[in-house]
Amino acid sequence: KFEWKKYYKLETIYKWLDSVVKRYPNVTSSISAGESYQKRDIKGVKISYKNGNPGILIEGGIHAREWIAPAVATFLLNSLLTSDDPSIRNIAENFDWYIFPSVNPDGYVHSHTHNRLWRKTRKPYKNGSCFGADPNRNWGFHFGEAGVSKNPCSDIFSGPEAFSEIETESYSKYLTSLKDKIHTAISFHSYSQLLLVPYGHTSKKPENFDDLMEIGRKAIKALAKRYNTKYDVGNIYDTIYPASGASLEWIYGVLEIPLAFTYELRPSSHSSGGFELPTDQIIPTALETVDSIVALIGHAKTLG
Ligand code: 0X9
Ligand code: ZN
Repeated sequence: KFEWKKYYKLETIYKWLDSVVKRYPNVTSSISAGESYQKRDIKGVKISYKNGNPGILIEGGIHAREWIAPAVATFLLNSLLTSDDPSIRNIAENFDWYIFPSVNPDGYVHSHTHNRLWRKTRKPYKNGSCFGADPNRNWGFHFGEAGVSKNPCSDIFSGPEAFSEIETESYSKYLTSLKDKIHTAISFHSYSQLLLVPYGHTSKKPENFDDLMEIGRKAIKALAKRYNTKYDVGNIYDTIYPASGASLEWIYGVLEIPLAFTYELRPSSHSSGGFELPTDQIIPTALETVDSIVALIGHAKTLG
């Protein structure tokens, strides 16, 4: 049984995604953003209740150790299909959803089998003495400019060049094929309890910054309602740290998807668990995040 009371292995998540598509054949389909270095599928599910809906991308697990991210992405997928809540039905049925819970599958498996705190991909560098690039530093928008390392042993290794990792290369191609279909992209990370908007390479504000902030503030207000969980909202560069080459910024800057949000989910700090968020917080985290997405999407409709 898949019930969000623990963190699941990749294989369990992927089997569950297949079972969802079998159970809801009229409104879901299996999608793929390519293959990983170790030949695992980058598997997703598309939800579409009717033709002509605008699309929303949900990305989870680009960082392997942030286990709450795939958990929240799958919980959201389940809510969109099974919830009776009218506000959830409304966003489920009036948008197409492209949901990829684990876009770094090799890293996620490695974080289960070898090293709980693994972050990157698993391609060998330096003759196999170090592994992986940071898939959230590897994209071709201001690649290598800020908050990256050129050392392959670093956790923030950008890779030798943009899209050096097969995961980001093939996933970016898939996203290019969605360019005119989506207007909102959301990525789940952990931890810090932040809702982040572009940019990460500069403190300069993008053109629709005020809209992004207004939507973001509504979203964190809705998130806080259920359990009083406190989030901050702001641009990446000033709110968390300078960082360039992230997926959502390429989606925003190159694909020109106007609404791009990155959640740094629970907990707030290292001392409350860091990447190892206790399992009894999976469902509360997911519920409050779905609340905030209802608000975010509802509001994005009026501005986007
Ligand atoms: O460093 C990162 O990639 C993210 N923080 S994390 O602790 N989850 O690693 C921040 C990413 C900022 N988001 C974007 N640049 N879109
Ligand atoms: Zn992350």
